[in-house]
Amino acid sequence: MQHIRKFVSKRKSSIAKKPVVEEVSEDNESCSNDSKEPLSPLPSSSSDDKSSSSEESSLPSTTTTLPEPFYPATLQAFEANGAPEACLQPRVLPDTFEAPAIPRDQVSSAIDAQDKGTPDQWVPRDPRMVRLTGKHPFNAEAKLNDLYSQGFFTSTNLFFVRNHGAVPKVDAQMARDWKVEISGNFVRLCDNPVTFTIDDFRKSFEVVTVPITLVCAGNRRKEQNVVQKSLGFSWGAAGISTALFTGVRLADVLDFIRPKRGAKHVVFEGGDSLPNGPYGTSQLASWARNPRHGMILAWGMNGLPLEPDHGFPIRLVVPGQIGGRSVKWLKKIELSAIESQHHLHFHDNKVLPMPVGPDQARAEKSWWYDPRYIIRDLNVNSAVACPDHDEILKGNVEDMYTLRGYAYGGGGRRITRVEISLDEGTTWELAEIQYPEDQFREFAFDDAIYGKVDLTDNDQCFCWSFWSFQVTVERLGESPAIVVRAMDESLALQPRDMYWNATGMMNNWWFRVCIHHLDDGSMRFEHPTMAGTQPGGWMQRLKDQGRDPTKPVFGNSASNETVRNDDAVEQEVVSMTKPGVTRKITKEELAEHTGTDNPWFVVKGEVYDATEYLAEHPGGPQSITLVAGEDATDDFMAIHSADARRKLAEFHIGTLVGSLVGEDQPTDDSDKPGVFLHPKKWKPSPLISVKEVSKDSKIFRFALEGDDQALGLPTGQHVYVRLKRKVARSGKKVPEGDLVQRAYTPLSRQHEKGFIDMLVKIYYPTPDFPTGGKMTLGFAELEEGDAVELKGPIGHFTWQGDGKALIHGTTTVVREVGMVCAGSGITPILQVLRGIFEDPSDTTTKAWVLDINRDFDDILCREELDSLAARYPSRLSLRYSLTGKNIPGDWSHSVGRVNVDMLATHLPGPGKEGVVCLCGPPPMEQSVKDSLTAMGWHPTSQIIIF
Ligand SMILES: Nc1nc2c(c(=O)[nH]1)N[C@H]1C(S)=C(S)[C@@H](COP(=O)(O)O)O[C@H]1N2
Ligand SMILES: [Mo]
Repeated sequence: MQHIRKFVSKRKSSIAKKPVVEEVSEDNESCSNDSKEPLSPLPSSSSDDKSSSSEESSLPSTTTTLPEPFYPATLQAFEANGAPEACLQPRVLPDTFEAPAIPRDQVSSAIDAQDKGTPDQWVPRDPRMVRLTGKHPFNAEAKLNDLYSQGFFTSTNLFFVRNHGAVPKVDAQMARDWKVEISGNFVRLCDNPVTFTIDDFRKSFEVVTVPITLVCAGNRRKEQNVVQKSLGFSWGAAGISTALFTGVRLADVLDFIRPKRGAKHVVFEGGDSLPNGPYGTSQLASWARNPRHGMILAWGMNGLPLEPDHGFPIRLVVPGQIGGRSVKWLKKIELSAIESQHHLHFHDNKVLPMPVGPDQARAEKSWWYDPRYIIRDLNVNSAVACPDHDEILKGNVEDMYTLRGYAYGGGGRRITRVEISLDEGTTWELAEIQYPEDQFREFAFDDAIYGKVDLTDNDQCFCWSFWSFQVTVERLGESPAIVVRAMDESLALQPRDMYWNATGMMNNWWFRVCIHHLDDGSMRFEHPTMAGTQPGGWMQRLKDQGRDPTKPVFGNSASNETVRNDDAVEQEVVSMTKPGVTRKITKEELAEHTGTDNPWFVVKGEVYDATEYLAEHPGGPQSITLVAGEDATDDFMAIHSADARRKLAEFHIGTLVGSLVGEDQPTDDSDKPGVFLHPKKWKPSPLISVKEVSKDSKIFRFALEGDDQALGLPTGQHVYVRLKRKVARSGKKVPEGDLVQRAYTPLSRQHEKGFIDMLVKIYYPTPDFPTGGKMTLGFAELEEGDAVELKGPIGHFTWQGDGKALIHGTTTVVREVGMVCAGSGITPILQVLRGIFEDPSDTTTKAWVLDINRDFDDILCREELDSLAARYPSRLSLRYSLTGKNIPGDWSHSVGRVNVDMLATHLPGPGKEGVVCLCGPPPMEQSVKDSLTAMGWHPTSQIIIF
């Protein structure tokens, strides 16, 4: 066969030949581009070249065999146990062929430690791959930036892998003998069934090489999983890769076996053994037989034999369709009247209708057999690669930054535009698009290894394209987020909203990167998610903040409508009753359960028995016993999440007959004269003054009932504070908004009378947190004379003095107190410190304080802490750590977030007469608690979370 054509170079060869990877991979921060010159992962295509290059001279005109032994390079290298380089060089494309370069060093030669002990422990793999399903089976993607900086072709070792089970182990001899059985099934749907080895394929049909992008249908599924866990594992945006595949056309092979009427489907089966039978799927015969659909039976990938993970020795490659159709380790091709009956043909690679949730899909099998829900062609999609997640950009406002990423369509459809929005989708601008695949349309040749490389008559787009968009640092500095969407030639456009579905497939809503504007003028970029179990991403962050990650709003102008109003939503959907509970409970019965041993309480007319839950209650048992026998609706609704509301249903025992509302709350004999706090009654306390202590922290002073009245709060305990948020009514702000409630530890001292001081850090609205702190903003809205309501005390820890503490109701000897806190978490800590050091009868108790803050100026109550430490150098160890960027020059304390080292160095070791008290953001409290437990502290009796 002569398939050599004349070709005309349209490019300067010096540019095109520069290996793609080298251009960017030496620069670790391939995404940060200080230079104004766009830094492309692609050879720049310069257009106006006059020189037409020489005619093709002496290329081999016939296809020969792959180098001997025909065996994946990784395995050769691995078994030879010698210098792998010799066999790692893929066959290079002819010099005159100016195509995107194939990355070098594209195979791994070592076993990754993680594979030890698994059935795949013989498969060399790149340790940079992010594993998405634990150790085994191997499902993995590269880091998005590693993938993108590879350029158009992905090295095989960073090419994503989707294995449903163990990799079939095939050696060189088995590969030579590997047979693919091609037939019509039992009703004889073809006239010429054959069984072919790879060599037979090579000799019988024209060998072709084509660039193809494979994408798993689950690409970007992590975003769906954050919203609600789907049935699949968490792909990031790197479940996509591109290679040059070498093999024979499926259409040629099918013609050869002479299909008969009635052969409607072509079924493919792999050689892997899986619990529910081999991997298999099918194509419509009309598609499979049409060369336009470009399906090939491939044994070569990027100029080398397939790697074991990618289907060695032979696989089907279906361009433009979801990766799941490209059956690896191909054993059988069968014409059939019906579609594949393989388990995974039905139970994988479907997009079920949105209303069918994962549980329903699992329970009702019929959904999986409905042929309408199969997925074939990929849908239009795109993602941002530069900036990378957590990339920091610092620059002059006039500097240019180039945003970059990929876009792809399915079914051979071209991406016709990529649009960028810097204002969350209000306005859009056009990005540049490069189609490296098009470089293949300008040349044709025959090669000994690649066979025919000829896309000159081909107009299908089976590969990803790359978009870029230049923007000034100034504009990024004013933008809340980078949003990208692509359109394909059928005018399919990526949607704004996620189409959540039970399998979590084909996720293609706009790809959004949040921009954080840091205090020092730099920016930090935040992608939606990180692949697998890696933490990070704005979706989880929004979710943790109680916001709806499917309706992200990053800008300041965030209107409240877009923020999920938890109360409104949850009260409708969360049932707080238990099915089947019909008991009627009278007020008299309820009144018998006001004690601490089996407390009942009422929420929205329903009665709950908290007895079994007291010890588990995250807010401590006292906050429940305080409301025993009462209507706790306000308290409960004000502070509990949807999860807690759901949990409440477990303790539902009946419905109250009549109502408690409007009745006097039972008068309590514990009403102590001269003491303000009442454990069961909310009492108003008006604001007297506000004092600023730092840029966002203030001390609020509220009046008690008389100048001589004490608050009545044991050391280490807290006060419930509740207030009504203000809303605007005809120009005036009135307290008619939400009722919010939190526990606070006052700053005022035990002996101070007539007032209570509370130190509050105000969480003002920010782009990341557009609602701001619900409670703390309520404080900020208060004007002199406005009252909050107080109730208490509450808490499960009391410092009794002289080396004794009451912990969960038991008096315990405590000689060593470790304390870890952050920000305004210092307030309960400070109370305990005062309890220890202002008690003249205590001369031996020791304390260790580890106080974490962002900047030096954020350290609250620093003077008092420093002076205590100076007075009691042998009994008090005081250590600060700063997590911000502005560390004072003479700083002698720690830097960074709390870590195990800090805990080991600056706290006492676990001992019989020791406790550690924690007060800070819940994630910090949890991680410190975990570390301390690992260090030997008893999690319930020795670790106190305030
Ligand atoms: N025999 C077999 N073929 C298979 C699979 C498999 O588990 N077994 N996984 C499929 C899926 S879901 C995808 S996305 C692609 C992934 O191909 P890759 O691992 O070479 O990237 O292979 C497909 N072919
Ligand atoms: Mo897949």
